[in-house]
Amino acid sequence: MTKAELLKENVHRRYNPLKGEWVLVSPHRTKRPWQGKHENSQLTKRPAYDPECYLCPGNQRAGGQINPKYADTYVFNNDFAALLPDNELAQIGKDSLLQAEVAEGTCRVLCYSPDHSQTMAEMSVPAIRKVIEVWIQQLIELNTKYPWVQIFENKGEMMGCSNPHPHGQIWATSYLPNEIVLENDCQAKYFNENHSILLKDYLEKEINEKDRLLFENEHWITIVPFWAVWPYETMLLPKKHIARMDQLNNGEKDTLAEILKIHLQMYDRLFDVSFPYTMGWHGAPADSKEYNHWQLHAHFYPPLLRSATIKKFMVGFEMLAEAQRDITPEQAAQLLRELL
Ligand code: H2U
Ligand code: ZN
Repeated sequence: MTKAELLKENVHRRYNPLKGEWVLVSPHRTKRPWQGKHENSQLTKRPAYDPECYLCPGNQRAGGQINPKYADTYVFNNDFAALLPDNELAQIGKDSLLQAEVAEGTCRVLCYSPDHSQTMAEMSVPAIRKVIEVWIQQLIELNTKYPWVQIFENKGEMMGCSNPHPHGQIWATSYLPNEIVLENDCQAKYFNENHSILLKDYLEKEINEKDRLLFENEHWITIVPFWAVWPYETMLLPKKHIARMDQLNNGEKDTLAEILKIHLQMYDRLFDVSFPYTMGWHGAPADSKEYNHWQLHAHFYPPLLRSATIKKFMVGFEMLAEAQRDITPEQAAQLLRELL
């Protein structure tokens, strides 16, 4: 039997070299009966303007400020920011078991469009291109002060998103957050040992094996990673070495807007629902060290498992021991490819 055939039929673990973690894969379990929660899917079409929405142009936000009548995108400081720029704390006493450290940062909200009814999947390619430009502007501006800028979007009530108006968030931090430390360390170690870039070498293997590829254009490629934890988890990567989003040229920004739209439309078709997810960008942090080992990429983490309403819960064994999935990444990729 080939490796692919063995992995398709048998329980196994897969290694995520980007984080140094394992995931348990149990393909035989997809046959088990399901008596879990059925939720109501939300397929109601929204109006282009909602007077109650705190992100629509001209409306008042919860903090009292009035949004301008913006024409395309709009960025504002989060009125309920989790991180604040000027932390009064200078130092916190050191104790090896009760450690705490000062955290500073800035949280911003980015409205993708003035149109309340749209999602990024529904926006035009030029409108998505504009969002990419704002991501890069924000990254450059915030990187002058903070080593890490997390660009992300929580979409859908299921992901805890408070408002359907198309928007994402940008959190800048005075430190490297946990996931970034993991990815940084793994990529640096690989670079030192192999003198090549982990995600570039990985992508080459994916291109050879083909089983987990979704779509590609001139500069970008989408895949279900070999080590995906969420049932329909995907990654979006540039084909050439790009460490951070501010290194993209105009052609790469154009094709990124195109592939983002194609990717999100694919997701919407999977369960005939405006697909919920958390998506976000990882690229080289901006502090003084060398970051040649970094390869820019986006992660998409959708919660849905088998319908518009049935989501995967990371509970039980996953909370206490390690992540586990039933449907294999290859099966997920095959299903998703058919929707392109
Ligand atoms: P979600 O994308 O996860 O729903 O978050 C929206 C953010 O918008 C949330 O962090 C902020 C919330 O603090 N917000 C404002 O800054 N002003 C408001 O008037 C309401 C929501
Ligand atoms: Zn709105």
